[in-house]
Amino acid sequence: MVEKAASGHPGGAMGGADFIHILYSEFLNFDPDDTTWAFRDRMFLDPGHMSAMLYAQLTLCGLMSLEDIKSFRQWKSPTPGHPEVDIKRGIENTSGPLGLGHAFGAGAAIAERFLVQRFGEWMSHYTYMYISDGGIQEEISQGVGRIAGYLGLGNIIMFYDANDVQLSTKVSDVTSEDTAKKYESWHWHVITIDGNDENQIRNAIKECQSEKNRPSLIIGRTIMGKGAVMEDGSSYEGQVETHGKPLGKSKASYVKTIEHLGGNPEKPFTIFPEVEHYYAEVLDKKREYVRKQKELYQKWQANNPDRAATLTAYLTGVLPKLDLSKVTLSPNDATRNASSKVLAYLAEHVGNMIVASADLSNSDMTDGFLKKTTAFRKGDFSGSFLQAGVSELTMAALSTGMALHGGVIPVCATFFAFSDYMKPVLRVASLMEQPVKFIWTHDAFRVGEDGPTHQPIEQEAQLRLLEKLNNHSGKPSFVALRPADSAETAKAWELLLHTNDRPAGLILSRQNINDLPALDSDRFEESSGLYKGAYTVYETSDDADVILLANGSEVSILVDAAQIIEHKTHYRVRVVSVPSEGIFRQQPKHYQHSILPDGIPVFGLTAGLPVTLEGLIRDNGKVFGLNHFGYSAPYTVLDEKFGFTSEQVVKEVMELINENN
Ligand SMILES: Cc1ncc(C[n+]2csc(CCOP(=O)(O)OP(=O)(O)O)c2C)c(N)n1
Ligand SMILES: [Mg+2]
Repeated sequence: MVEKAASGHPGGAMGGADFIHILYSEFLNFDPDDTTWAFRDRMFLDPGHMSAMLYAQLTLCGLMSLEDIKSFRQWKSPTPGHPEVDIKRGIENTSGPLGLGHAFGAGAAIAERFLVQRFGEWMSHYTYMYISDGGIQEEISQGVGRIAGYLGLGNIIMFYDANDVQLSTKVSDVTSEDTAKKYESWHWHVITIDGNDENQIRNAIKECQSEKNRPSLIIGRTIMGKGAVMEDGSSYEGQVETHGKPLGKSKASYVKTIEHLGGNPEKPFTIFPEVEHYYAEVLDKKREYVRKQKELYQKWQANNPDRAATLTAYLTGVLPKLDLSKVTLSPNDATRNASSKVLAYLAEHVGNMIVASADLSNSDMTDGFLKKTTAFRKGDFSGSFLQAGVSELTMAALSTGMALHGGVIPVCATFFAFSDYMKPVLRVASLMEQPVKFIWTHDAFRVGEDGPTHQPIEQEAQLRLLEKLNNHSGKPSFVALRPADSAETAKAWELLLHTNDRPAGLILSRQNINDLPALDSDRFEESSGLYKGAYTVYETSDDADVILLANGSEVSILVDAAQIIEHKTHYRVRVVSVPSEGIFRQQPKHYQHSILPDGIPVFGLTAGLPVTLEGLIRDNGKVFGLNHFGYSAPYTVLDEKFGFTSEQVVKEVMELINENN
């Protein structure tokens, strides 16, 4: 594969093949005829560069074809350089950025325990993870190791391909840690084996399967580039060079290596008849196992019709009837508090929502949800809350893994400034089109006294870049909503709940925000405009002279400014709330023009970088934003100093009107 593509990573794949073959042929339960079967074992690959190993294995299992692997790494082939989630072909996750794959696996394992506790052990399955030296070194493994150990996730069996070689050095050149002790200290069950010895692999997996209360780590001492030889037949195993170079381009001999391994270099894409026969038997055994499991499921369904209907709804993503207009919101509240009230309602109405917070639940206000449930504890998943501890990246990845597992609705929260710690997951969750829900509070410099480290400035612009980046289904890969008041926050939650084809997030305020006046009579109803990304929240005439636009807490400043301008001058003002430019850009052109008609100057106000709104402003408009880090001071002082007052906005807008006259 690697040789034909003239690029790729042969060494790790060759060393890990023994484990992966034993796992797939003797242990991993899946339905060869329906890879979407909800109760299958999961296998999460962490080192995506070992894709050739996975693709070869899936080909043996009949889930990929020889044609597929002949087109390894080619345009639109199902065998990209690093695997991309493809459940139909048995690929549970996208991998490539090291560390994420095993974290997704741990998230899936949590989702499994959550569902099993509600519906019974009959539906339990194992979650296998495959990690390499790179993933073990990535910081995220600290979070995964700690949380999986703390929760006693006995359904996890992780194989560590310890081949002592990484991309540019030997492992011993960068670490002297005792990995076994590290995981043991997190309360993992750890065994070390020869990872190329099939009996040791077999026995290790069996031993781990019987360990119910702790996650298991099998440290497999493997040989990088196992079987690689040079032209003269001498070994070329254990070489850094085989990490990312086709053998033919390294000091090894491709032809001699294939011959040495018992293959025919003339016909490299061949499955030997005895192997084909063996795997046909393997797959038949799996079919038989699955048939029995499906019978069990049917029996359970017949005996438990109500719970079965609930489980089906969970697995198919059908929400119960919800009416967020029933949530009692307080007047002029912070949007994080409005979100908290919605979460309390959801805790009572949505049985499969799992909310996580990275040690901020009483500040990001996810405790609205927590107060109605309990946090997960070792072996106890009866509650629906994950106290992730201070680990934003891990938490985001666990939530994404829960989404990949299916059957649950993952939500996770932290301060907006610390969304930076989640960025690698946001990107891959967007690429994988997973409906994870993110809550980010403390959305602007108005966090005040905590100072510039806690005051997000550029974060919204970063997030909006993902709105501009299409996923492989051709849609904006992320939905980011910054609601303007409590009513719009409840609406934003409604949209979030219905966004099941990609990740989405809410950006919420710490400080109180004045409720926007209803244009007509019902502000909650009117905030449905959020579904179009941008909509008019204030106007006294449909013939505006100037349009003011913003999102979040800046909108209410604009409404105040608009009223002052209309009071003092003959100019008519429209105020537009833009919770999501990305969604607005998806609307028909005539709608976009109806909100922002040509010719009328537009003034944008943002507590972020001006670029956050510049895409909505034409030559005759301007954006007032921040182009510097914040400072530590009470937020009312910062409002004055930075010019985020209605008086300052009036001044800016009058200047704009005069420039245009
Ligand atoms: C987050 C991240 N950083 C860096 C890389 C680039 N990279 C790919 S593989 C690798 C290390 C490979 O070592 P190991 O995981 O032991 O794989 P092996 O060489 O044994 O195949 C690195 C640094 C990456 N894929 N992801
Ligand atoms: Mg390695």
